[in-house]
Amino acid sequence: MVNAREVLGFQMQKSYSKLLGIVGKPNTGKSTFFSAATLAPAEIANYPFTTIKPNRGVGYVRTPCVHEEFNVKDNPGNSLCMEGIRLIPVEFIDCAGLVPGAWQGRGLGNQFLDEIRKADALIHIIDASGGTDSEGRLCKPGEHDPLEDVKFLEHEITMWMANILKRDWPKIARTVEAEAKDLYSMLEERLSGLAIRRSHILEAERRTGLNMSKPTSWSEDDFLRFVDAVRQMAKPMLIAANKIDVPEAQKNLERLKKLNYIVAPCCAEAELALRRAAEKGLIDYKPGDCNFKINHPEKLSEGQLKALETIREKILLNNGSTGVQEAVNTAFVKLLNMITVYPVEDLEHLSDHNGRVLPDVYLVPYGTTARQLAYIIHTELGEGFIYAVEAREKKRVGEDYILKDRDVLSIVSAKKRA
Ligand SMILES: Nc1nc2c(ncn2[C@@H]2O[C@H](COP(=O)(O)OP(=O)(O)OP(=O)(O)O)[C@@H](O)[C@H]2O)c(=O)[nH]1
Ligand SMILES: [Mg+2]
Repeated sequence: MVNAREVLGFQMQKSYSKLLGIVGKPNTGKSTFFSAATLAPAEIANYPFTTIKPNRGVGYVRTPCVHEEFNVKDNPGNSLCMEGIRLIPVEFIDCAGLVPGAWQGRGLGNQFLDEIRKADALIHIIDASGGTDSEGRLCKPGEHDPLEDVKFLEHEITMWMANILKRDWPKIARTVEAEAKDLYSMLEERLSGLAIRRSHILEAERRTGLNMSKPTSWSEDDFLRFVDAVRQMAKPMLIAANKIDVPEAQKNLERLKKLNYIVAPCCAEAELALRRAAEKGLIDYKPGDCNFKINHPEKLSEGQLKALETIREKILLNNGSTGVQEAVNTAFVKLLNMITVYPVEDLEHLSDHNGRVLPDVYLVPYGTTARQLAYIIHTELGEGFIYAVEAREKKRVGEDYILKDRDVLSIVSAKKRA
């Protein structure tokens, strides 16, 4: 039998181009969210690739598959298709809880901050019930204001970045003004290990209006404003308002929605319970579904049945889903502007050279061109790119064609993979 790890392993490496960090103070439900999001659907649960390292895992972006529209039966390779839903593997990191002062090394501060270096986007898990204080200790629900947690996390990450830069800042500023090098390149070099790119630096310049050729004239406040803007660009963040099953969460949820963030209400505990039940075949449930079907009521205790019905009534019917999958999808679609594209070789059968129908789906940033996609698939395909054919209209497109979400595309190249 084919091992899913072997089949998916190579391909999945490539869809891991983005890393999602699960962050927040202690005890908000980060690990619960992470476990739920990375628990493999039943079909592949036996394969041991959900955990890369203890706190690294593979979760999924959920999208309606194109196979129904094209009226074909698919045979996915780099992803899964369950009843018309494509699940595309993406990588997560569950970060250690962060406490105030972490940037100065308090708590597990340094460890946490080191973990988010490579993250491309962050899901900030907030205890919306206000039942944990600023250090994550339990308190009465409603007692702590979760809005404070948003400010605190922003501050910690900004100060951490500022601290990394601060040591070299006077030297960087002087070098720029001696016209030896431009500030963009210096910052790009210094911050590359933090997944910070030139585009982030350029946008921070635009937002702050600071003079990039006179950095010695920046005040301490200017410097922090700049770093804060870089943070917002390089580590875009959404709020997962967790523990919405606790009644006190409702009021806070409305208040959180007034902040300048995308807010995804969720109940990580419910998602974990549903995925575990689905893994055992007790219920039919796909990550992100708005409902579930109980398969074997006789195998469930009265308590389990009651718990499942409570999740259905209190969470799924009220919120539309548990919110966990929604948060993950939103991170990819709205924070990272990713779209899905399906490359095929044989346009008539929508298959690859092995006859697999709609084998792969790639998550790429909006703005990716046909040729860039070819390069993402493999270098030779990009180098030898001649043209591509878009499957819906059967239209030929050139290298500069900007891919649309759900495009199915066949790339014609002068070079084949060696
Ligand atoms: N009511 C409720 N409790 C939850 C939910 N999600 C998590 N919890 C509980 O919150 C507590 C902390 O959960 P964890 O997932 O360990 O939290 P964490 O943020 O990873 O904590 P640290 O690793 O210590 O930073 C546990 O008791 C969970 O059962 C939820 O959706 N609702
Ligand atoms: Mg944890």
